Amino acid sequence: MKEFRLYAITGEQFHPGREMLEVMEEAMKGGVDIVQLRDKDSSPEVVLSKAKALRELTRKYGVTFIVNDYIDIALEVDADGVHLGQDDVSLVEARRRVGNKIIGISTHAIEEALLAEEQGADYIGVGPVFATKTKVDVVDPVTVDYVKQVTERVNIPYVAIGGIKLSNVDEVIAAGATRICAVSEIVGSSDVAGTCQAFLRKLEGAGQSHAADH
Ligand code: 3NM
Repeated sequence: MKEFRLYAITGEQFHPGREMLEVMEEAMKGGVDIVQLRDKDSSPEVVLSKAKALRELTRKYGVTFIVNDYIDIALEVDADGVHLGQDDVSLVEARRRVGNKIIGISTHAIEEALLAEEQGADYIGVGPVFATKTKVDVVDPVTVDYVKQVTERVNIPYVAIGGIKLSNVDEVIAAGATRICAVSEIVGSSDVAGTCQAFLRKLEGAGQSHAADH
């Protein structure tokens, strides 16, 4: 998959009164290189219509587009890939359905990370690093220790996620992360593009201090 550093996920509850497309466009202007449509509340019909619109917009900005959960919708709108949780359809089944599109998997422990790698995931989510209110059914924070373990033992790209803010991202980068994902900190910001640019500035030197440790 195309290299990426900053991953934004939709979270419409964090910007009441603002349109999702407008907020995500601002994030793309701010430099995010991958966007995921994540909507656990709407009907599949509504998710499909949002996916169509976001596919068009991400294409305009040359940004990778991922659909959470819905393989059918990802295929129908020609998204670049899907993101799945541990309880969703198996990776083997997902691969059969999406062919060479991107498959991302949420992982919360090193065993899950190694298994996802072995089964051919294109990238994994690593989290929740810190406490988050955005994902309701998620496990307790895995802390930066899990980020360190993945940095050392996993060879596919990973993105750190969960409670990541401009105020704590330095700790995540120090643990070896070179790609990060944030929901509320980005889409809930009064300056979405500026927040993305600030994350990207922090990520500029990412990976170097860790490499220097070895
Ligand atoms: N997945 P925020 S944590 C969507 O750990 C999601 O797999 C997680 O939102 C995981 O940046 C999370 O607002 C929510 O904390 C991240």
